[in-house]
Amino acid sequence: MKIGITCYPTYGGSGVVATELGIELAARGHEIHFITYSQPFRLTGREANIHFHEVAVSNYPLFEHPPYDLALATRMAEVAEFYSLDLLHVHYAIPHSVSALLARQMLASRGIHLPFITTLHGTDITLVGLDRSYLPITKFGIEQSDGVTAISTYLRNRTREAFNIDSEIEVIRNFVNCDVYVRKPELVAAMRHRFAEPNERLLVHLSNFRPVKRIQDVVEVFGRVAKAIPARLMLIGDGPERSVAEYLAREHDVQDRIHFLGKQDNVNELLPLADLMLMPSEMESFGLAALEAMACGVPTIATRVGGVPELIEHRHNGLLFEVGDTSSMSNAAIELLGNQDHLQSMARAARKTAQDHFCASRVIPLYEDYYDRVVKRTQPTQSA
Ligand code: GMT
Repeated sequence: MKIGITCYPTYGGSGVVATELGIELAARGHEIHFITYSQPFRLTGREANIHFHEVAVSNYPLFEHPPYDLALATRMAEVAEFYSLDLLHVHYAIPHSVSALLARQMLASRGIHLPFITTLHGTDITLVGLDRSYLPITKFGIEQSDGVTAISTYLRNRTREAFNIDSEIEVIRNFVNCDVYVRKPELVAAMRHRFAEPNERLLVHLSNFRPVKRIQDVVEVFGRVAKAIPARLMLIGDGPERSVAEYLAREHDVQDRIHFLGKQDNVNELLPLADLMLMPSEMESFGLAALEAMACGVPTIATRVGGVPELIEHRHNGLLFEVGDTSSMSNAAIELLGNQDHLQSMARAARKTAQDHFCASRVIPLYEDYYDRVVKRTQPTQSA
């Protein structure tokens, strides 16, 4: 198939999923066209079967806000026509589904058929889409899509309920490449000493440092853990809450025990170095960062929110707590990190969950099957 993909190409879960999806589809022989404002950060630009089309927004003194959505719609239509795309797949409803809708209409007026699928990732529904000013257009974009997928059952139900939408929403969960996200003992042996001494436990947090991630809880939990056992923390990512994390690290007197690594491209090499992941988010529609850690054999202490319980089973492959319950989280972390047998069996269970349910090899065929169904059911009828 020839598939156009649009997403937010910089750091963020939806962009990661969209890019990894494109890479996996290209490896399976599909022709992939990324239509985005910059090259998705996980692409090298050298992958076979992958093309990148930059959306340039021309500015004009009259525009206080350059019309990106229109530039995107125009580019979508151009690329779709030039490369005879079968389908557009947009990630994150706002504004991508509305741009795709415009592109579909522009092409239809010239007799060209271009169905589009919208994948909902979470904050497009739970935060942005529920802002009253965005709600009607988000609902319209979802309803007008030829197909809609959500990354968890939680998000599907939440979307239906919040937007009063009856139409079908297919649940296709986040996935991970289990061959890339895997613990390689030789790599761990070569790299771990850069971040922790052999007698120290290493914790990790990976996010875009937005308020919804509750970075303050990450630092607080780590502060308590570091007072009880020798430990260090890798903070991977960057965003508005990073300076809060730095301030709190000093408050808890653990600034020398935290590695502020910023944005990293090689998270698949860093995650396996850790013993435990912290994801105390206010909300996660799925929790891709936890899945990536689990595939690397790193269990997660997370919050019982959104779609997280669809990934983490309490006490089996990770631990779940109420939002803000940092005292229970730190006690559990201290106990788990002090019990090697328990930690190892949870690490094995985490890897097994990723392998059995969330590997790209299992999830990508679900997207392919969905694409086929959407293309078939939207095929214009040939008049005799
Ligand atoms: O978590 C974020 O703030 C980024 C956001 C995004 O859309 O880029 O992530 C959402 O999509 C991820 C990939 O599908 C999910 O794994 C995250 O759980 C989801 N984040 C939230 O729901 C807060």
